Amino acid sequence: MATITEATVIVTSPGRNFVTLKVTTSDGVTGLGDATLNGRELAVASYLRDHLVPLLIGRDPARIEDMWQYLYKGAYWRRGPVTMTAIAAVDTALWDIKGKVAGMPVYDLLGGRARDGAMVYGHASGGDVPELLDDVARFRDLGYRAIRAQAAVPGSPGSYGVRKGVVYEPAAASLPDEQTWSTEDYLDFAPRLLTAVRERFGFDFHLLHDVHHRLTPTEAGRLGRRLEDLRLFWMEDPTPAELQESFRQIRQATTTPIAVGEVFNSIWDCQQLITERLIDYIRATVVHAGGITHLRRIFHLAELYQVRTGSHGATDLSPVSLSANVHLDVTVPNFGVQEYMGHDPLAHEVFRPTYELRDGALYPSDAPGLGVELDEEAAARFPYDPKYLPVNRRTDGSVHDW
Ligand code: KDG
Ligand code: MG
Repeated sequence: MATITEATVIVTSPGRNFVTLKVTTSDGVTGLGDATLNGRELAVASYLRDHLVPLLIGRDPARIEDMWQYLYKGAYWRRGPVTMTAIAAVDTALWDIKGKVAGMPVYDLLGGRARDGAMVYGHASGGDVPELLDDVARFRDLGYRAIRAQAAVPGSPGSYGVRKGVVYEPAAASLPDEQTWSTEDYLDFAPRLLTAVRERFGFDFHLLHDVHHRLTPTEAGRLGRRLEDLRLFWMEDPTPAELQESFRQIRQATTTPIAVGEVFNSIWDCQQLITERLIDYIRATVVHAGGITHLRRIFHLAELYQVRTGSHGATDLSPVSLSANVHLDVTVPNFGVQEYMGHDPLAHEVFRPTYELRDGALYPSDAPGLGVELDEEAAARFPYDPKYLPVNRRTDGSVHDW
């Protein structure tokens, strides 16, 4: 029996911060797992280095489910983004190893492909509506079949989702950027923005929009109703999701499909949302929801209730994590869409993924495991660079959801 002989945590910042776990076995096989938690990276790095790595040494890397249960139940303190991201990293690395040992891509270990590629949505954005429309045109020319549209809300500098560089990157500065939020301005602007997109480009592509947790259920229901004729693919994160039953009110108010889950870290965060069919898409990911093992469980539960998948895939999810998600995406019957923001080219000096973007879809390669290499020498050239996500303040100065 092979055993785990080494596990190292690699913190690197090629354009942005990433935390990666590398597990090595006595047969010399290595596996990678993403452990990046945006703005709280070192908490997960420490959880891994100080608490999980000592538990891994000498254990059988083939026993993935047992390892998951051991780390989850063995912690006593269950769930939470730090714990579940750390468990995810171990789980992902073990699937990578299992694939390499078997000589199979991870999707084959998961039962094989139900589709060749995973349709992705791209992120169109602009400082105003004309700029956003130009960006939507660009994504259409690139062959995207699903496009998310965000633009700066007039009067709210630093609006969510507006790209400044090559890719959208909200984490910045050594202290959180404090932004201004007006629900009234947003509710006035969002329908005008999305109507302009449909008026210019019609309906032959999927249109998505992210509310980013900022409305009350009443406001979200009203917005969803106003957007119905625009036939959105989804309205994302309409309200903070700690209170799962609040989605019932949105559901009753509108037929605009609802997506939620990028901040979820376990099946318990979405059990009621799924089993009461309060949402249409579950957006949990491999990296923050306990790895391939746990996300697969969430997706299978969702399948029973006709809820489809739409995993988070922002820049802070590393190519390791994105690859793991795409391997799972292509196997599940209830796949919906995969978010794909892409990465700063610097990230690819460290991470060498083998998935391919073609015709608006990501195709995993048939390389054994997850098909991603990490260049440790390159990683060492990009030291950790502390950054925070922004904080939102209402016009009266009080803190709002970001
Ligand atoms: O780290 C936070 C980002 O990943 C998040 O703000 C991006 O909402 C997001 C999305 O839908 O990609
Ligand atoms: Mg989002």
